Amino acid sequence: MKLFLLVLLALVKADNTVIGVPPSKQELYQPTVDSSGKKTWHCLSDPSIVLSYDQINDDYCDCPDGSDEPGTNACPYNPEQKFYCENSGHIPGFIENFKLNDGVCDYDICCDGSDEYLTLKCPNKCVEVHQQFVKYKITAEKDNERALAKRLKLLAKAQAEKQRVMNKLVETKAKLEQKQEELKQLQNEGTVVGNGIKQYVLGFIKSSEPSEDAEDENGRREEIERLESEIKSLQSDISIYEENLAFDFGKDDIFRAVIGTVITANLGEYQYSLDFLGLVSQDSTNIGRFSGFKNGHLMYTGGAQCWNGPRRSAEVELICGSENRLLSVGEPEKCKYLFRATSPLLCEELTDEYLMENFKVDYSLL
Ligand code: MAN
Repeated sequence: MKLFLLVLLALVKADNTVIGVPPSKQELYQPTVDSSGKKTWHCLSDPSIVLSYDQINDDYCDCPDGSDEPGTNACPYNPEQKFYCENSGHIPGFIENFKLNDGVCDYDICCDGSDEYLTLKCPNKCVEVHQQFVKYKITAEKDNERALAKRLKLLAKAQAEKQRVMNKLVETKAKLEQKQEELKQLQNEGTVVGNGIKQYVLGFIKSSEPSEDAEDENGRREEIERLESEIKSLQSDISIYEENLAFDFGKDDIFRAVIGTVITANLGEYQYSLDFLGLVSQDSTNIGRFSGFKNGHLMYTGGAQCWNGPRRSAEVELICGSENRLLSVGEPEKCKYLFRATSPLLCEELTDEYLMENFKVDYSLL
């Protein structure tokens, strides 16, 4: 088997094309030729490790990053290092090296069967796979367009909501200024009274009606108190609006559109309810309140204490879909819940990578 591998790889390398390496990286695999005609090459991650050119794909791992074995499974698994399948007529794929020559046709990734270049168990099925892919792509794009249209509506709603808060802030600030001015004036009148001038004048005028003077003063005091409390409440409103505007509602503020939106689902033995920016619960148990985003996930913390464990917390991974819907929940660690939910909120244009990742070949049709 090994001899066959060496022969095969030597054939592949006749034009210095290295098996398992995409065309964009072939230039990294060009040999250095010295004056005696000897071909050498160095590990990509460590140029101080110089190898004879034949050591590439010789089924022995020489480089710490595995770069000398792009076409074999000789090196330890490295997610950065995958085998390139050309898939002519379809979309190129990259497959984990441990799946090479394992006798399994991984047509989802390598429709050309090139991952089984030694077992030769997998004839090229790229024509059939591509037909399936085109069908899948049309449906996926239609679904995505529907979801994107919904996202646009949510975006408009989110922006309107932001504008509403911004307007409120401007309005409230203007009102505050006006009330502060009114208060200042009233207090100034009070200063005159304090200086005794007005008191004298009032006393003189009011000598026939002494109670009216006291009434005026009481009224003025009440008015000051009323204004002061109004100012306090306006200042508190302003802080709320400012906090709201500084809050992270996600990219384009899109999550403003789901303030107060709650979705529920019966999953396993419990009914779960998710208020996007509020509480998540499991039946009547609080499993966390929204505390922000982490790696694109929504995080909820500070839920009910878990017996002999931490306070409950949750994480929600949103997948693009035209409806807000809870799909699944798991408890990877005790009282730490991981939800998957669909929503139009984070939908984007589909990329070939996304389509390739999510496309499943129907092997029964091959
Ligand atoms: C309840 C639920 C479970 C959790 C246990 C912990 O049964 O909240 O999800 O694992 O409590 O005791």
